[in-house]
Amino acid sequence: MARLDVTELFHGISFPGHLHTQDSLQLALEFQFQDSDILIASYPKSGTTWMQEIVTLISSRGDPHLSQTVPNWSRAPWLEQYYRAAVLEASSTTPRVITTHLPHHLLGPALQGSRAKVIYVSRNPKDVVVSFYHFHKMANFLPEAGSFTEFLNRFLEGTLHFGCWFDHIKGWTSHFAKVNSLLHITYEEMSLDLHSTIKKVSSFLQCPLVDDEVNSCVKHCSFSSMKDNKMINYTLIPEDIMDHSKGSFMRKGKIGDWKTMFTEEQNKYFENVFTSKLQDCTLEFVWEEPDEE
Ligand code: PPS
Repeated sequence: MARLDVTELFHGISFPGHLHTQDSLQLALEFQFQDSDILIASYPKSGTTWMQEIVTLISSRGDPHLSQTVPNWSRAPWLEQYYRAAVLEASSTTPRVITTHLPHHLLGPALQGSRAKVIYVSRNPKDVVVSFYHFHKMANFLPEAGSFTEFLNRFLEGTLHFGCWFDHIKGWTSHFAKVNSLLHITYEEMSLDLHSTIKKVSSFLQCPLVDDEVNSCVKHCSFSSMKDNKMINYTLIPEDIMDHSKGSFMRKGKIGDWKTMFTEEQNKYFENVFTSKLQDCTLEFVWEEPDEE
């Protein structure tokens, strides 16, 4: 499937026609979750791949074999992408690990009544928009990025592919209290204390690890290990789909990279929109490495 120039509009949200069809999106909403499923939910560029890796390594008790031999989209397929059914059917692994970028208002009904374990991964939105901007330049299945100012406006309006970041985080986090098995992990938490985050995730997954196993997970999901792992760094994807000469998927892996892109004016505009859209939100965000504050 190429369909690089196709956009699928589904419930008012644009999705790349590459890997997404109306059918595959609709089937996601009708998905029958099993209680043993692990669902990783995120807005793009929030640390999805990192969490896929953490979950794989925890399930393998720190043994990197699976993560070094099977691509992340096969061991944790995206629910809404067209190949998902075939991947899950071909796999006998339990628990099933499934990934989604869908917002809660679309997927919530399918999850209702299920005891699937949901890990919601979020990242400070200034770093999300910068990472997404660079990704648009290399991913030929996404629209032209345009200038950073234009891109930022589209992000703040909620008109980029995969929808509105504000709706995404509000939707998933405001349902935490109502959904039993939901764990919220931030990119910044992973970045600042990977060891503790892995322990937290392993305990949530009821897969406690001994110290050596945790240390092995930490080692294999560090930025440098993942950058060199072909099963995660997307270098297996052909150039016409992802142009690796225009950037790398594992780009910088830092907190606060937005500072290299945002002008003062853009930052002010961002802060205004952010404050008005997240008025009642109690979430706290880490915007920079602590020693830079
Ligand atoms: S996607 O396309 O939605 O699946 O992208 P996603 O995986 O959510 O986000 C990609 C960004 O996560 C960074 N990343 C990491 N940072 C630090 N350490 C590790 N191990 C790691 N793994 C992935 C990746 O570099 C992208 O961020 P940027 O800021 O672009 O570098």
